[in-house]
Amino acid sequence: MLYPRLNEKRALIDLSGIWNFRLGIEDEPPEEQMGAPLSQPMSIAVPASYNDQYAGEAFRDHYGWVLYQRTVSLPAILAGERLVLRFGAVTQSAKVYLNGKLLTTHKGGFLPFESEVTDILQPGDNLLTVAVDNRVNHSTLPVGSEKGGNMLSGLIPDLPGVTPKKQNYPNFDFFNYCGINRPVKLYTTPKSYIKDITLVPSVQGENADVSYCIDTIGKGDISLIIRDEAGNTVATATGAESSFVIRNVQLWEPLNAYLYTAEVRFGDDLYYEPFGVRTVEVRGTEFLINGKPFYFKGFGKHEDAPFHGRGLNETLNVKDIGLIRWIGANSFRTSHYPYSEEMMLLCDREGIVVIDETPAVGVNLNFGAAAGGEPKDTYKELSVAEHHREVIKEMICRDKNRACVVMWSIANESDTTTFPDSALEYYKPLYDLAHSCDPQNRPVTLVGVQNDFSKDKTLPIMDVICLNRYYGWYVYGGDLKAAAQALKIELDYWSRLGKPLMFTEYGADTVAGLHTVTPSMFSEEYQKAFYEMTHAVTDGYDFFIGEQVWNFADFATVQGIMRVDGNKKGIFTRDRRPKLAAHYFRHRWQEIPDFGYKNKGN
Ligand code: GCB
Repeated sequence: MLYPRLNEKRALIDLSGIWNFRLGIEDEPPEEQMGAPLSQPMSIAVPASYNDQYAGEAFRDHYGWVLYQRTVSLPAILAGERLVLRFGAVTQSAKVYLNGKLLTTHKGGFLPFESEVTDILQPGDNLLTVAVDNRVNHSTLPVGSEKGGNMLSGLIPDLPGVTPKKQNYPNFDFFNYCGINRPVKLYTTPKSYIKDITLVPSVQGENADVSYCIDTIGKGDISLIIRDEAGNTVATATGAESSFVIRNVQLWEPLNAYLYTAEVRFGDDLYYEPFGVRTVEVRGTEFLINGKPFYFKGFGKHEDAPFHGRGLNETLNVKDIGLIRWIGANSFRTSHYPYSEEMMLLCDREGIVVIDETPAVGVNLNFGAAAGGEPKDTYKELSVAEHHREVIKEMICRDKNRACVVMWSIANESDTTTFPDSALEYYKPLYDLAHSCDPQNRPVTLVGVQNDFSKDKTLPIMDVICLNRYYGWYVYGGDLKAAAQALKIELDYWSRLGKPLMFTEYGADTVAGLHTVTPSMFSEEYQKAFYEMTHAVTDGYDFFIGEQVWNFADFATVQGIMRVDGNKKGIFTRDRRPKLAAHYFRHRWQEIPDFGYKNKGN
């Protein structure tokens, strides 16, 4: 799906701003009300999560539906154009009504959707109503617990005479920020238009051979002009499916991005698609970018900020990329959902390497409040398989041309060991699907939870073994010597597999400003000692190809006894101040090259 862009042939109207808003109830609002202006509406900013925009539990802990509304009028100069209404992301699911009629529905809170409205928008004002449901349960991704109790709180007791409030029970460790989280845009195309563009670069010596496919609707001739960053034409092509050569290609490199632009014309339509040329390959125990062994230095992140919640915050995105460079990192994972298209485009420009993750988090009924009693076969109890396929397809379709994306993560911390055969049966087809959807055939992974790894049949089939490990925190917390021993035992185990392995999470909750002479849990000194211990072990393994710390910054979670004002494993605080460990990492990572750190024979 193409990102909406303004150009000589396409108009673009951003519908961001203050919308009318009303908190709804658990049940879906009746369809016949969708054509009427909201009575006594509140003001709400779009894009942003609604939860933190007003005080009170009614907002923060809202459960069920809310309504967003505004009028949209079509400038007469756009008459005759094809019109499309596009949502960057509405969390968790949406029903969109135009002038009271259902236009479209979308399940899943982190990927874009759009609808043609050419014959539906009337001259003058049109009433746009978006009903948004924030409920998470056994059929959504991320997964919500259905028994009551979130993953941090334990089960809610069921006592006669007590009526616990109706709320979401996220089976995941981040606040369920909801609403119209990404921009809403109206854009035009000519009647015959470019629907999608796929670019697949490969490198032959000094040159790039780029095969492409232009998906169009209607009639017209297709032509491409490829320009370099200075605007010089470096290649041309014609036809819907072919290839072109860029001579003396300038490669997209980590932290040293170079982007070409494909100027695609079809009949009267035009689209400029930026793209980088780089190769990605897993060979033996190495992860190669442009043929060189890459070492991941970076973070698991969140889209999370005061006031905006999970809403698009481009200032914060720029700030975070700046801090990633400051600290000497080169990469992050979009834990635990696909991030905004704006962030992905920024990473393409800035040369930040990204592991792109689906919203499949919490696919595990044997931890947190979901756990207890007999072990459950997660894959028999949840009904997420079809939706999981959809989010893999939608994410890869959206991000397939992004040079920054070097690997797909199809899920975070699923249960792969309680019923190992069920897990394999569930994930093998999804692994194959991700490969078959990606024209660039990037590596595919599933991020593994701390578990009895010797039982796991699913992680070993992945292209890269990605582990979230908390030796020295949840396991052997406060005993870093034992933690180091346990970590070594596990890495010895995985080293026999002959695949590259990296940490996609490891970390310790740390209260900024809490200092102890003798490192103890929650202090800044302990966080640093935790990382020193881990690196003393991981640096000894050649097949260990990356360290992504949990987390870039402190972030909001649901309330629970394990969290004081959110998750505090950030290397930066929520307002982006460095903890002690930030300086430690800055020192360490500036010494570790992006390429060749674990070169064999060192
Ligand atoms: C994990 C999860 C992450 C949590 C983290 C923690 O394994 O993947 O979402 O926030 O642990 O801090 O417990």
